[in-house]
Amino acid sequence: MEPIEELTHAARRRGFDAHPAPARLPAAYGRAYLDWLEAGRHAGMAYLARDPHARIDPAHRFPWFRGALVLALSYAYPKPPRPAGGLRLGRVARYAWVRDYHLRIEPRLRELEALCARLGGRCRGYVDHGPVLERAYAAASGAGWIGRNGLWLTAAGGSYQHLAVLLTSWPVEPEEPHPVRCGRCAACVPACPTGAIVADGVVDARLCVSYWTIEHRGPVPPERWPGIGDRLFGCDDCQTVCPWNRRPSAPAPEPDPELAWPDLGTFFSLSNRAFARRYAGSAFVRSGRPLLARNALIVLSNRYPERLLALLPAALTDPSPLVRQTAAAAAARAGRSQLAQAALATLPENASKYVRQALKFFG
Ligand code: B12
Ligand code: SF4
Ligand code: SF4
Repeated sequence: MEPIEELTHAARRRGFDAHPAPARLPAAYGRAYLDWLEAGRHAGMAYLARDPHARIDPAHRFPWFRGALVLALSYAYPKPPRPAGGLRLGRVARYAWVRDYHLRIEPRLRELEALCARLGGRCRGYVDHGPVLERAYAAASGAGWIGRNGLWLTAAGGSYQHLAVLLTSWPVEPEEPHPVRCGRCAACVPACPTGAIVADGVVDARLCVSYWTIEHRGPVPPERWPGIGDRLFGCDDCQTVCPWNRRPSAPAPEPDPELAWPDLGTFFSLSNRAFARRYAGSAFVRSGRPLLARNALIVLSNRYPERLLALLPAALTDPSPLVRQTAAAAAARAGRSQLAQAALATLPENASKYVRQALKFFG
């Protein structure tokens, strides 16, 4: 058996769908990436603009790179029922209902890299954070296409699939390009709550709820609050409406109701360390308690103002300035501007500036 075939089988045994893709991406993908950066659509994710040419062509960094294996892992599991008790309000993106996918995928990539070495080649596996355009490689494999919502999807598996890419020193033979099967459907475009799908396959992160609720680490500008609605962590709206996501269902792992329906109260009652213990191994821990508390305040402010008022005293005295300044902004929005004014004394200068902006915006 050829080494690349052996690798493909090994990846499948580890639960992935494995699709070979060429090392050189079609030039249009590289241009699409540079245009996206040029337009500032990467928002505050400065790392994406660092050395974009190495990202477009990983052979810059890995001269031995000859062919890729795109690894897809489905996360189309059903939502578990809401547990009783607690303040279980706010939607969590599907991928976060189970153990963090980076923690699940990375050990498998290390095993595949070790197998490559035993087979006499070289490999480097990345999931999400590496300098690799994962969707572009997935599209170049010919196994699926990029939908209008920007997600890579297949006819059999829909778009609830994580991607990882194994760069290898062996040339591969990819399939023919897959036709784009969105057809006349454009359901994802109006389903996006914030108009973030600005062209076919192009998402402007500056407008995307997923960016503001997961990637953005500071306070969320007041003008972004309404679009977030009840989305606590990430957003799936452009996927839930997609007809290709109706059928697929992933078997394991079992989604954890405490992750799909977290008790917002825990974000305010637990210390950072206790939070990390309670949600150990989840995507929440990667973001940290203050970020989840920040998002919870925005969701409550948007949808459940009476519940917000009950949490405000704890939030306004939170050890994290991010939580205190968001709580002060939420107080301003709830018409409690005296509470917001009082909070100014507890905040550093830049955080006070944010609260004054919020007072003006919501006032
Ligand atoms: C930055 C990032 C984000 C940003 C920006 C999203 C975006 N659309 O670019 C934010 C924070 C908003 C985000 C959100 C989400 N993300 Co994200 N994200 C990434 C990351 C790290 C880089 C993506 C990137 O480079 N974007 C820049 C754009 C220009 O590139 P691109 O979208 O990959 O598009 C390429 C091709 O599709 C093609 N292309 C696109 N448009 C066009 C147009 C033309 C004309 C042509 C020719 C080509 C072309 O060329 C592009 C460049 O090569 C990747 C992991 C990785 N390393 O690739 C995960 C990744 C794309 N994200 C993923 C997921 C799951 C999500 C969310 C669903 C999470 C959630 N539930 O909240 C949302 C979905 C938002 C959406 N509709 O895209 C998955 C997608 C899996 C899949 N099946 O597609 C990835 C692959 C992570 C993973 N390993 O699983 N994400
Ligand atoms: S993830 Fe949400 S906000 Fe982002 S493009 Fe999709 S629907 Fe729009
Ligand atoms: S909702 Fe429709 S247009 Fe959007 S990705 Fe799915 S099939 Fe394509």
